[in-house]
Amino acid sequence: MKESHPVKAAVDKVVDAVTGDGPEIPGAPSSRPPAVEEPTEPREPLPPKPDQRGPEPYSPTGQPLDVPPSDLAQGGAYLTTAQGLRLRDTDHSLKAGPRGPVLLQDHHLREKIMHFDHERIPERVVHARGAAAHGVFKSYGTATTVTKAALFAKGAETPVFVRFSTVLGSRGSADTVRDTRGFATKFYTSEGVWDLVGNNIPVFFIQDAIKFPDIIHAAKPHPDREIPQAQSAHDTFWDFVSLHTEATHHTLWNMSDRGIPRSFRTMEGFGIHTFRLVDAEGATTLVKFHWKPKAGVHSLTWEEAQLINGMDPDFHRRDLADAIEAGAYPQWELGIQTFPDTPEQTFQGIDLLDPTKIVPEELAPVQPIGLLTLNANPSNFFAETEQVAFHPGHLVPGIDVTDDPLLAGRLFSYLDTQLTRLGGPNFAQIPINRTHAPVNDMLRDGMHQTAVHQGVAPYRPNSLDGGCPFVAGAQNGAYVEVPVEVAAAPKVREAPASFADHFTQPRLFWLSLSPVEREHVIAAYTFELGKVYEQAIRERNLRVLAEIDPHLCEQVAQGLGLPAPEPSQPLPNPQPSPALSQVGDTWPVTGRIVGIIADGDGDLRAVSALRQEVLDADMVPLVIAPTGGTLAADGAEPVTVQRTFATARSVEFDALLLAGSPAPGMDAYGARDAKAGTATITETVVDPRVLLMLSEAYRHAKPVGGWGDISGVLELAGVPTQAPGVLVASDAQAALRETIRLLTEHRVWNRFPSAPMS
Ligand code: HDE
Repeated sequence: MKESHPVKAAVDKVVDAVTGDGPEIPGAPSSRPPAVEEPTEPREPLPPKPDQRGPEPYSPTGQPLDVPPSDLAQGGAYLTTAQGLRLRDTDHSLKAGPRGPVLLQDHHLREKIMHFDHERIPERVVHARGAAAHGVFKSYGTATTVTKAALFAKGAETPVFVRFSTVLGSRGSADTVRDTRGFATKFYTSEGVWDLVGNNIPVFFIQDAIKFPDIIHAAKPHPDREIPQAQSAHDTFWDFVSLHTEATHHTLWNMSDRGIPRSFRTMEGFGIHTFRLVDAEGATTLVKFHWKPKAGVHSLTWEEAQLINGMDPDFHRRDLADAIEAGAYPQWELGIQTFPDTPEQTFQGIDLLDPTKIVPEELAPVQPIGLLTLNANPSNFFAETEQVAFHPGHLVPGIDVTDDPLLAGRLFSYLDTQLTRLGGPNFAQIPINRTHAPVNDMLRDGMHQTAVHQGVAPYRPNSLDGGCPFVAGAQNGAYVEVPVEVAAAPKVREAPASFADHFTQPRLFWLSLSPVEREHVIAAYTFELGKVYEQAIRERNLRVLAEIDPHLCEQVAQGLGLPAPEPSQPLPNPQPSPALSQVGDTWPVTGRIVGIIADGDGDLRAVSALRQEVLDADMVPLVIAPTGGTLAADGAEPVTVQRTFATARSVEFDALLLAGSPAPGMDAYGARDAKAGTATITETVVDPRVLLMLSEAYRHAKPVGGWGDISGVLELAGVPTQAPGVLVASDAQAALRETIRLLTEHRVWNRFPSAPMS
């Protein structure tokens, strides 16, 4: 980790960049600022930016390479062909005279265009849209009581690569859609690669892998028009989930705030399935894996999510990369819930093999076993984020699987997708996928083979290669499957009886949410079902909601203008699990973004001091002003502007503080910037874009306010000065203190009005 005030360092870079000669703001495209004139002096390629790195250099057979990572990148100052031949010109095809026909013999043209034509590979069939980062996992040693896996030894540090994703959208789709998020971690352990391929929601739509094509076909865009992109608000999704009611639990989580995370950094992660850990003596324990974000679990509001998809469709991807570049490294604790490995594989009546069920943390606490820190951005998206190949079957000694039928299908399936996407069976040799453990696999040849195997006997037993490779025993690190008893049973296509309960746990989740979170769920169902064309499908979904809760069902039915059906059976009364709510706790404010709205007429000394204090609190201050450049006032240090009224939108900020009452900017009229609305500059005293920002932030339950004489501005913005989380402080320091306190709770939750519960 970098030393103190990582965010301050990043923001200082912002200031330096805008004021002239310092380094770049997070997100600068290159490690060196470009000159205006085209460089002509030959030079070696620039290094990656300091926040970036590629995969550690390992050979295709898992042996450390004593070369700098740059040896895997392009080298030399001169343009060459793929064969290393230096070229004199890449701007013109070889022609018979300047106006003549292009010659077939132009090998450079042929190679350049041929390669370009093949730059794309198939996107992932699910989880196509993603962003990733390198990091390290440091073990606390607390899991050694249940697993012998070397990565869980006390103090062990394991390099990792983590890819976050949405499920439904294409590679270029927007980040803040309502969807499940993937949370896939590749641990490069000393015993081979372990992949924990999880999601940000602890349950899944289906109980059996054979239904995966069905749910995905239903959720993806309609096959005729290929709309809508990256969302579930359409007929085929709701058609399927209302007929296949084991999807109810996952669907309810998607309709909750979990479906629209604020950031990848503020998501939980779950392995979902129950796994089986094995200790050094061979004793086994059933476990569920949980990732707990140090920054807390936070979500967007639905309107924010929609606005962001337009304003910045790369919002989550940018947030992750900027945070790492700023040195504000995202962290999660890995934890396990442990259960005795009994023949029934149930815990307090909950079937541990059913991936539509959780075990409430109040029944089985999550025990922390290590800390994940993401500390480097990839240096090449395609080579790393796109080519990384996860597989739940990448296991290490001490971690085994259970008979969860969904997991079983995944163990079989993931290799297929790698074959199609990565062009053959040697995808494990792609640098980002290379293990950090020596490989002697007897697998040979195939497309894109990059190992140069030696010897003549890739078979066993052999004598010609001296008998090598030899099989290991458990004592020298072999993976030995747990010899679980398999009960005699008839061969059937059936689910166990316990899988038939589809509604108790959705009700448990619903009852565990706070009133405001329930309002969001009601709004999400009403929105999504409101987008469904067929009334029969809406009605059928209301029947499902009736099995969860009458209030939920009635409210959604009202919104749809339909009668609310009765449940088909008396509703169960599960014990709520407070751990499932995102509201009611406090969290660090590190990395939160505070917008400071100012103009040249405000108190710039106070603005400068406030900026500094925001930095000191490890948050990011962004000054928003009528135009770019700097704000200057007599005798005060100029204040650098990071956003203008034209470029800013409230959704970027976690809190807004107002320094004065900015007069309309020179572009504050609708024809130039529609956000300014219909007022003319002479009619209004405050820039209408400022009023829009304030009213939006207020509506999204963010801390808003400032100090001094700002009540008039707040009133103009429709922000009641007495409302919770609206600050009219005596000075900037007091305003900031209160802002920080409010931000620890993430939002001013009691600002959201809730309907009375029936
Ligand atoms: Fe996946 N899943 N999945 N999945 N999954 C893929 O693999 C599949 C499931 C998950 O960032 C694919 O490389 C089947 C559950 C994540 O690269 C594919 C079934 C969970 C990622 C595939 C499931 C997941 C994938 C597509 C039902 C949560 C992204 C591209 C049996 C525990 C990994 C690829 C990344 C990716 C198949 C169900 C999580 C097609 C058949 C349950 C996070 O192989």
